[in-house]
Amino acid sequence: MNKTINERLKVTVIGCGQAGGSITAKIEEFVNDLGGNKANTSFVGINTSTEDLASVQLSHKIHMNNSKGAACNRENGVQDLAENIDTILEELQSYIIEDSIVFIATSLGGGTGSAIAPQLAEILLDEGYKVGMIVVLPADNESLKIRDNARQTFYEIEELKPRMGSIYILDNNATDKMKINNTFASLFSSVLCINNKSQDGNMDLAEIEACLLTPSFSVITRANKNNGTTANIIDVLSRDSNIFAKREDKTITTMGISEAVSAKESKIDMTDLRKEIGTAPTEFHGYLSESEENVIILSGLTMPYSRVDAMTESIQKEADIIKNSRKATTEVRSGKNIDIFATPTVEQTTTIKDKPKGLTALEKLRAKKISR
Ligand SMILES: Nc1nc2c(ncn2[C@@H]2O[C@H](COP(=O)(O)OP(=O)(O)OP(=O)(O)O)[C@@H](O)[C@H]2O)c(=O)[nH]1
Ligand SMILES: [Mg+2]
Repeated sequence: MNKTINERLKVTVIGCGQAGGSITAKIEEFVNDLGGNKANTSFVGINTSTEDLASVQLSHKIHMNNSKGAACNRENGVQDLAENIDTILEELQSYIIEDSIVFIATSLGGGTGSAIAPQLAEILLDEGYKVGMIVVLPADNESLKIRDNARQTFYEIEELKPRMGSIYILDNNATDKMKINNTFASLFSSVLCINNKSQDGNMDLAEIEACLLTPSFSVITRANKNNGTTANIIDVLSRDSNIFAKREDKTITTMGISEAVSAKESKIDMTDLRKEIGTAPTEFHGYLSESEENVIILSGLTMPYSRVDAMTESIQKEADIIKNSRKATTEVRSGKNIDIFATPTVEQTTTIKDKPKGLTALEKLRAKKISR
Protein backbone atom coordinates (compact mmCIF):
# COMPACT_ATOMS: atom_id res chain seq x y z
CA MET A 1 0.00 0.00 0.00
CA ASN A 2 1.21 3.45 -0.88
CA LYS A 3 -1.07 5.79 0.98
CA THR A 4 0.50 9.21 0.76
CA ILE A 5 -0.86 12.71 0.49
CA ASN A 6 -1.43 13.81 -3.10
CA GLU A 7 1.53 16.13 -3.66
CA ARG A 8 -0.38 18.55 -5.82
CA LEU A 9 -3.47 19.18 -3.74
CA LYS A 10 -3.16 22.46 -1.87
CA VAL A 11 -5.10 22.80 1.36
CA THR A 12 -5.08 25.24 4.28
CA VAL A 13 -7.10 24.43 7.40
CA ILE A 14 -7.89 27.18 9.91
CA GLY A 15 -9.28 26.01 13.24
CA CYS A 16 -11.27 28.57 15.24
CA GLY A 17 -11.99 28.03 18.92
CA GLN A 18 -11.45 24.82 20.82
CA ALA A 19 -13.30 22.31 18.64
CA GLY A 20 -11.99 23.89 15.43
CA GLY A 21 -8.44 23.84 16.76
CA SER A 22 -8.66 20.22 17.90
CA ILE A 23 -10.05 19.04 14.56
CA THR A 24 -7.40 20.99 12.65
CA ALA A 25 -4.64 19.54 14.84
CA LYS A 26 -5.95 16.03 14.17
CA ILE A 27 -5.92 16.62 10.42
CA GLU A 28 -2.37 17.98 10.64
CA GLU A 29 -1.32 14.88 12.56
CA PHE A 30 -2.74 12.56 9.86
CA VAL A 31 -1.26 14.63 7.05
CA ASN A 32 2.19 14.59 8.69
CA ASP A 33 1.99 10.83 9.23
CA LEU A 34 1.10 10.39 5.56
CA GLY A 35 4.08 12.39 4.37
CA GLY A 36 2.22 15.61 3.62
CA ASN A 37 4.19 18.27 1.81
CA LYS A 38 4.60 21.35 4.01
CA ALA A 39 4.69 23.54 0.90
CA ASN A 40 1.16 22.45 -0.04
CA THR A 41 -0.58 22.13 3.30
CA SER A 42 -0.89 24.55 6.18
CA PHE A 43 -2.64 24.32 9.55
CA VAL A 44 -3.55 27.27 11.76
CA GLY A 45 -5.37 27.59 15.08
CA ILE A 46 -7.01 30.83 16.22
CA ASN A 47 -8.34 31.25 19.72
CA THR A 48 -8.89 33.77 22.47
CA SER A 49 -8.04 31.16 25.05
CA THR A 50 -4.33 30.60 25.66
CA GLU A 51 -5.22 27.39 27.54
CA ASP A 52 -7.03 25.95 24.51
CA LEU A 53 -4.23 26.99 22.16
CA ALA A 54 -1.55 25.49 24.39
CA SER A 55 -3.37 22.17 24.46
CA VAL A 56 -3.25 21.57 20.70
CA GLN A 57 -0.33 20.66 18.47
CA LEU A 58 -0.44 22.95 15.45
CA SER A 59 2.27 24.46 13.29
CA HIS A 60 0.70 27.91 13.40
CA LYS A 61 -1.19 29.45 16.28
CA ILE A 62 -2.75 32.89 16.48
CA HIS A 63 -3.78 34.18 19.87
CA MET A 64 -6.30 37.00 19.94
CA ASN A 65 -4.78 39.46 22.37
CA ASN A 66 -6.38 41.08 25.37
CA SER A 67 -9.07 38.52 25.60
CA LYS A 68 -9.89 35.99 28.24
CA GLY A 69 -12.11 33.82 26.05
CA ALA A 70 -15.68 34.31 24.94
CA ALA A 71 -17.19 32.07 27.64
CA CYS A 72 -19.85 30.81 25.27
CA ASN A 73 -20.92 34.33 24.34
CA ARG A 74 -20.74 34.96 20.59
CA GLU A 75 -20.91 38.74 21.03
CA ASN A 76 -17.68 38.57 23.03
CA GLY A 77 -16.14 36.51 20.24
CA VAL A 78 -17.10 39.07 17.62
CA GLN A 79 -15.88 41.93 19.81
CA ASP A 80 -12.53 40.22 20.34
CA LEU A 81 -12.20 39.68 16.63
CA ALA A 82 -13.11 43.29 15.84
CA GLU A 83 -10.38 44.55 18.14
CA ASN A 84 -7.74 42.28 16.63
CA ILE A 85 -8.81 41.92 13.03
CA ASP A 86 -6.02 43.83 11.27
CA THR A 87 -3.14 42.08 12.98
CA ILE A 88 -4.87 38.69 12.80
CA LEU A 89 -5.69 38.97 9.14
CA GLU A 90 -2.14 39.83 8.17
CA GLU A 91 -0.71 36.92 10.15
CA LEU A 92 -3.41 34.55 8.93
CA GLN A 93 -2.82 35.40 5.29
CA SER A 94 0.89 34.73 5.72
CA TYR A 95 0.01 31.12 6.67
CA ILE A 96 -2.45 30.49 3.81
CA ILE A 97 -0.92 28.44 0.99
CA GLU A 98 -1.23 30.30 -2.30
CA ASP A 99 -4.05 28.97 -4.47
CA SER A 100 -5.09 26.47 -1.81
CA ILE A 101 -8.61 25.57 -0.73
CA VAL A 102 -9.08 27.10 2.71
CA PHE A 103 -11.20 25.11 5.15
CA ILE A 104 -12.34 26.91 8.28
CA ALA A 105 -13.15 24.55 11.15
CA THR A 106 -15.30 25.42 14.16
CA SER A 107 -17.96 24.18 16.51
CA LEU A 108 -21.29 25.89 15.85
CA GLY A 109 -22.15 26.17 19.53
CA GLY A 110 -19.19 27.77 21.34
CA GLY A 111 -18.65 31.50 21.79
CA THR A 112 -15.34 32.03 20.05
CA GLY A 113 -15.02 29.78 17.00
CA SER A 114 -18.66 30.08 16.02
CA ALA A 115 -18.47 33.87 16.17
CA ILE A 116 -15.22 34.37 14.29
CA ALA A 117 -15.40 31.55 11.71
CA PRO A 118 -18.29 32.97 9.64
CA GLN A 119 -16.72 36.44 9.79
CA LEU A 120 -13.34 35.15 8.62
CA ALA A 121 -15.01 33.04 5.93
CA GLU A 122 -16.75 36.11 4.55
CA ILE A 123 -13.62 38.25 4.71
CA LEU A 124 -11.55 35.59 2.92
CA LEU A 125 -14.27 35.09 0.29
CA ASP A 126 -14.29 38.84 -0.33
CA GLU A 127 -10.51 38.69 -0.76
CA GLY A 128 -10.94 36.03 -3.44
CA TYR A 129 -9.97 32.88 -1.53
CA LYS A 130 -11.67 29.53 -2.11
CA VAL A 131 -13.27 28.73 1.22
CA GLY A 132 -14.96 25.63 2.61
CA MET A 133 -15.94 24.78 6.18
CA ILE A 134 -15.86 22.01 8.76
CA VAL A 135 -18.48 22.59 11.46
CA VAL A 136 -19.81 20.69 14.46
CA LEU A 137 -23.45 20.50 15.55
CA PRO A 138 -23.94 20.21 19.32
CA ALA A 139 -25.46 17.06 20.81
CA ASP A 140 -29.12 17.25 21.89
CA ASN A 141 -28.14 17.13 25.56
CA GLU A 142 -25.86 20.19 25.44
CA SER A 143 -26.78 23.47 27.11
CA LEU A 144 -29.45 25.79 25.79
CA LYS A 145 -26.89 28.49 25.15
CA ILE A 146 -24.76 26.17 23.04
CA ARG A 147 -27.77 25.00 21.03
CA ASP A 148 -28.93 28.58 20.53
CA ASN A 149 -25.45 29.67 19.41
CA ALA A 150 -25.42 26.76 16.97
CA ARG A 151 -28.76 27.75 15.49
CA GLN A 152 -27.54 31.31 14.87
CA THR A 153 -24.20 30.22 13.45
CA PHE A 154 -25.85 27.70 11.14
CA TYR A 155 -27.92 30.43 9.49
CA GLU A 156 -24.94 32.76 9.18
CA ILE A 157 -23.13 30.01 7.30
CA GLU A 158 -26.25 29.24 5.29
CA GLU A 159 -26.12 32.80 3.95
CA LEU A 160 -22.53 32.37 2.83
CA LYS A 161 -23.19 28.91 1.38
CA PRO A 162 -23.68 29.79 -2.29
CA ARG A 163 -20.29 31.53 -2.38
CA MET A 164 -18.47 28.80 -0.51
CA GLY A 165 -17.07 25.35 -1.23
CA SER A 166 -18.05 22.22 0.66
CA ILE A 167 -19.28 22.33 4.23
CA TYR A 168 -18.57 19.21 6.26
CA ILE A 169 -21.18 19.15 9.02
CA LEU A 170 -20.26 16.84 11.89
CA ASP A 171 -22.85 15.86 14.48
CA ASN A 172 -21.95 15.43 18.15
CA ASN A 173 -25.05 13.23 18.53
CA ALA A 174 -23.17 10.48 16.68
CA THR A 175 -20.52 9.50 19.22
CA ASP A 176 -17.89 11.06 21.48
CA LYS A 177 -16.08 14.20 20.39
CA MET A 178 -12.57 12.85 20.12
CA LYS A 179 -13.79 9.94 18.04
CA ILE A 180 -15.57 12.37 15.73
CA ASN A 181 -12.40 14.45 15.34
CA ASN A 182 -10.34 11.38 14.67
CA THR A 183 -12.74 9.84 12.17
CA PHE A 184 -13.19 13.08 10.28
CA ALA A 185 -9.45 13.78 10.14
CA SER A 186 -8.89 10.26 8.88
CA LEU A 187 -11.61 10.54 6.19
CA PHE A 188 -10.45 13.99 5.12
CA SER A 189 -6.86 12.81 4.75
CA SER A 190 -8.11 9.85 2.71
CA VAL A 191 -9.52 12.38 0.24
CA LEU A 192 -6.12 14.07 0.16
CA CYS A 193 -4.58 10.66 -0.59
CA ILE A 194 -6.69 9.90 -3.68
CA ASN A 195 -4.21 9.04 -6.38
CA ASN A 196 -5.62 6.95 -9.22
CA LYS A 197 -3.33 5.22 -11.69
CA SER A 198 -5.71 3.43 -14.02
CA GLN A 199 -6.49 3.29 -17.71
CA ASP A 200 -10.14 2.76 -16.75
CA GLY A 201 -10.40 6.33 -15.50
CA ASN A 202 -8.88 8.57 -12.88
CA MET A 203 -10.14 11.15 -10.46
CA ASP A 204 -7.67 13.85 -11.34
CA LEU A 205 -6.69 16.91 -9.33
CA ALA A 206 -9.36 19.12 -10.89
CA GLU A 207 -12.02 16.53 -10.08
CA ILE A 208 -10.95 16.13 -6.45
CA GLU A 209 -11.00 19.92 -6.15
CA ALA A 210 -14.44 20.04 -7.78
CA CYS A 211 -15.73 17.68 -5.06
CA LEU A 212 -14.22 19.90 -2.34
CA LEU A 213 -15.53 23.09 -3.92
CA THR A 214 -19.13 22.13 -4.60
CA PRO A 215 -21.19 24.41 -2.34
CA SER A 216 -23.37 23.14 0.52
CA PHE A 217 -23.22 20.08 2.74
CA SER A 218 -20.75 17.32 1.89
CA VAL A 219 -19.96 13.90 3.34
CA ILE A 220 -17.08 11.47 2.91
CA THR A 221 -17.25 7.68 3.15
CA ARG A 222 -14.54 5.10 2.94
CA ALA A 223 -14.29 1.33 2.65
CA ASN A 224 -11.19 -0.81 2.62
CA LYS A 225 -10.07 -2.57 -0.52
CA ASN A 226 -12.08 -5.75 0.00
CA ASN A 227 -15.13 -4.01 1.37
CA GLY A 228 -15.93 -1.69 -1.50
CA THR A 229 -19.35 -3.15 -2.21
CA THR A 230 -22.52 -1.21 -2.94
CA ALA A 231 -24.20 -2.66 0.15
CA ASN A 232 -21.33 -1.74 2.46
CA ILE A 233 -21.10 1.83 1.19
CA ILE A 234 -24.84 2.32 1.66
CA ASP A 235 -24.64 0.76 5.12
CA VAL A 236 -21.79 3.01 6.31
CA LEU A 237 -23.58 6.10 5.00
CA SER A 238 -26.81 5.35 6.85
CA ARG A 239 -25.44 4.23 10.22
CA ASP A 240 -26.50 6.26 13.26
CA SER A 241 -22.88 6.41 14.34
CA ASN A 242 -21.93 8.13 11.07
CA ILE A 243 -20.16 11.30 12.20
CA PHE A 244 -21.82 13.54 9.61
CA ALA A 245 -25.25 15.10 10.04
CA LYS A 246 -27.91 12.83 8.58
CA ARG A 247 -28.90 13.45 4.99
CA GLU A 248 -32.53 14.48 4.76
CA ASP A 249 -33.15 13.70 1.10
CA LYS A 250 -31.38 12.17 -1.88
CA THR A 251 -30.12 15.39 -3.44
CA ILE A 252 -26.51 15.20 -4.62
CA THR A 253 -24.71 17.64 -6.89
CA THR A 254 -21.28 16.05 -7.25
CA MET A 255 -20.28 12.46 -6.55
CA GLY A 256 -16.64 11.42 -6.51
CA ILE A 257 -15.69 7.76 -6.29
CA SER A 258 -12.11 6.62 -6.09
CA GLU A 259 -11.85 2.84 -6.04
CA ALA A 260 -9.04 0.67 -4.80
CA VAL A 261 -9.50 -1.82 -7.62
CA SER A 262 -9.81 -1.74 -11.41
CA ALA A 263 -13.13 -1.26 -13.21
CA LYS A 264 -13.24 -5.00 -13.94
CA GLU A 265 -12.79 -5.92 -10.27
CA SER A 266 -15.18 -3.23 -9.00
CA LYS A 267 -17.93 -4.41 -6.66
CA ILE A 268 -19.85 -1.18 -6.91
CA ASP A 269 -23.04 -1.34 -8.94
CA MET A 270 -23.66 2.26 -9.96
CA THR A 271 -27.34 1.71 -10.78
CA ASP A 272 -28.01 0.28 -7.32
CA LEU A 273 -25.87 2.90 -5.63
CA ARG A 274 -27.68 5.78 -7.38
CA LYS A 275 -31.04 4.24 -6.50
CA GLU A 276 -30.13 4.21 -2.81
CA ILE A 277 -28.13 7.40 -2.33
CA GLY A 278 -29.37 9.56 -5.18
CA THR A 279 -28.20 10.55 -8.63
CA ALA A 280 -25.70 13.34 -9.04
CA PRO A 281 -25.65 15.39 -12.23
CA THR A 282 -21.86 15.19 -12.08
CA GLU A 283 -19.98 12.00 -11.29
CA PHE A 284 -16.23 11.44 -11.15
CA HIS A 285 -15.00 7.89 -11.05
CA GLY A 286 -11.41 6.73 -10.67
CA TYR A 287 -9.87 3.29 -10.24
CA LEU A 288 -6.74 1.66 -8.81
CA SER A 289 -6.06 4.30 -6.19
CA GLU A 290 -2.53 4.02 -4.86
CA SER A 291 -3.96 4.42 -1.36
CA GLU A 292 -5.78 1.09 -1.89
CA GLU A 293 -8.92 2.54 -0.36
CA ASN A 294 -12.37 3.17 -1.71
CA VAL A 295 -13.23 6.80 -1.04
CA ILE A 296 -16.62 8.28 -1.84
CA ILE A 297 -17.36 12.00 -1.65
CA LEU A 298 -20.93 13.23 -1.90
CA SER A 299 -21.15 17.01 -2.31
CA GLY A 300 -23.81 19.60 -2.88
CA LEU A 301 -26.25 17.86 -0.54
CA THR A 302 -29.26 19.51 1.09
CA MET A 303 -28.24 21.19 4.34
CA PRO A 304 -29.57 19.42 7.49
CA TYR A 305 -32.48 21.81 7.95
CA SER A 306 -34.74 19.38 9.84
CA ARG A 307 -31.96 18.67 12.33
CA VAL A 308 -31.56 22.41 12.95
CA ASP A 309 -35.36 22.92 13.04
CA ALA A 310 -35.63 20.22 15.73
CA MET A 311 -32.88 21.97 17.69
CA THR A 312 -34.71 25.30 17.32
CA GLU A 313 -37.91 23.69 18.60
CA SER A 314 -36.10 22.25 21.60
CA ILE A 315 -34.82 25.76 22.39
CA GLN A 316 -38.28 27.29 22.02
CA LYS A 317 -39.74 24.70 24.38
CA GLU A 318 -37.30 25.83 27.01
CA ALA A 319 -37.83 29.54 26.37
CA ASP A 320 -39.24 30.03 29.89
CA ILE A 321 -35.96 28.88 31.36
CA ILE A 322 -34.17 31.60 29.44
CA LYS A 323 -36.76 34.21 30.40
CA ASN A 324 -36.52 33.32 34.09
CA SER A 325 -32.74 33.31 34.13
CA ARG A 326 -32.70 36.69 32.43
CA LYS A 327 -35.14 37.94 35.07
CA ALA A 328 -33.05 36.54 37.91
CA THR A 329 -29.89 38.19 36.66
CA THR A 330 -31.17 41.53 35.37
CA GLU A 331 -34.46 42.45 37.03
CA VAL A 332 -34.07 44.64 40.09
CA ARG A 333 -36.81 44.69 42.68
CA SER A 334 -37.06 47.63 45.06
CA GLY A 335 -37.85 47.04 48.73
CA LYS A 336 -41.37 47.69 49.97
CA ASN A 337 -41.78 50.85 52.00
CA ILE A 338 -43.46 49.58 55.15
CA ASP A 339 -43.39 52.89 57.02
CA ILE A 340 -42.46 51.58 60.48
CA PHE A 341 -40.60 54.73 61.45
CA ALA A 342 -42.46 57.97 61.37
CA THR A 343 -39.51 60.01 60.08
CA PRO A 344 -38.23 58.86 56.75
CA THR A 345 -34.70 57.45 56.50
CA VAL A 346 -31.98 59.18 54.49
CA GLU A 347 -32.53 56.83 51.54
CA GLN A 348 -36.19 57.58 51.46
CA THR A 349 -35.68 61.32 51.25
CA THR A 350 -34.03 60.97 47.87
CA THR A 351 -36.39 58.80 45.95
CA ILE A 352 -35.16 56.81 43.03
CA LYS A 353 -37.37 58.64 40.60
CA ASP A 354 -35.81 61.99 41.50
CA LYS A 355 -32.36 60.80 40.49
CA PRO A 356 -31.28 61.47 36.95
CA LYS A 357 -30.71 58.25 34.98
CA GLY A 358 -27.38 56.93 33.80
CA LEU A 359 -25.26 57.94 36.79
CA THR A 360 -22.45 55.87 38.16
CA ALA A 361 -22.53 54.53 41.67
CA LEU A 362 -20.05 57.21 42.69
CA GLU A 363 -22.10 59.93 41.05
CA LYS A 364 -25.22 58.65 42.76
CA LEU A 365 -23.44 58.76 46.10
CA ARG A 366 -22.33 62.33 45.42
CA ALA A 367 -25.88 63.32 44.52
CA LYS A 368 -27.06 61.85 47.77
CA LYS A 369 -24.49 63.87 49.71
CA ILE A 370 -25.59 67.16 48.16
CA SER A 371 -29.27 66.57 48.74
CA ARG A 372 -28.78 65.92 52.41
N1 LIG B 1 -16.58 17.15 17.80
C1 LIG B 1 -16.05 17.98 18.71
N2 LIG B 1 -16.81 18.84 19.38
C2 LIG B 1 -16.25 19.64 20.29
C3 LIG B 1 -14.86 19.58 20.60
N3 LIG B 1 -14.60 20.50 21.57
C4 LIG B 1 -15.77 21.10 21.85
N4 LIG B 1 -16.77 20.58 21.09
C5 LIG B 1 -18.17 21.04 21.01
O1 LIG B 1 -18.11 22.43 20.69
C6 LIG B 1 -19.11 23.17 21.39
C7 LIG B 1 -18.41 24.15 22.30
O2 LIG B 1 -17.57 24.94 21.52
P1 LIG B 1 -16.00 25.15 21.71
O3 LIG B 1 -15.38 24.91 20.36
O4 LIG B 1 -15.49 24.41 22.86
O5 LIG B 1 -16.02 26.70 22.03
P2 LIG B 1 -15.05 27.87 21.63
O6 LIG B 1 -15.21 28.20 20.18
O7 LIG B 1 -13.68 27.57 22.10
O8 LIG B 1 -15.68 29.09 22.41
P3 LIG B 1 -15.67 29.45 24.01
O9 LIG B 1 -15.01 28.32 24.73
O10 LIG B 1 -17.11 29.61 24.33
O11 LIG B 1 -14.89 30.72 24.08
C8 LIG B 1 -19.93 22.13 22.10
O12 LIG B 1 -21.00 21.77 21.26
C9 LIG B 1 -18.95 20.97 22.29
O13 LIG B 1 -19.61 19.74 22.39
C10 LIG B 1 -14.06 18.65 19.87
O14 LIG B 1 -12.85 18.55 20.04
N5 LIG B 1 -14.71 17.88 18.94
MG1 LIG C 1 -13.04 27.64 24.31
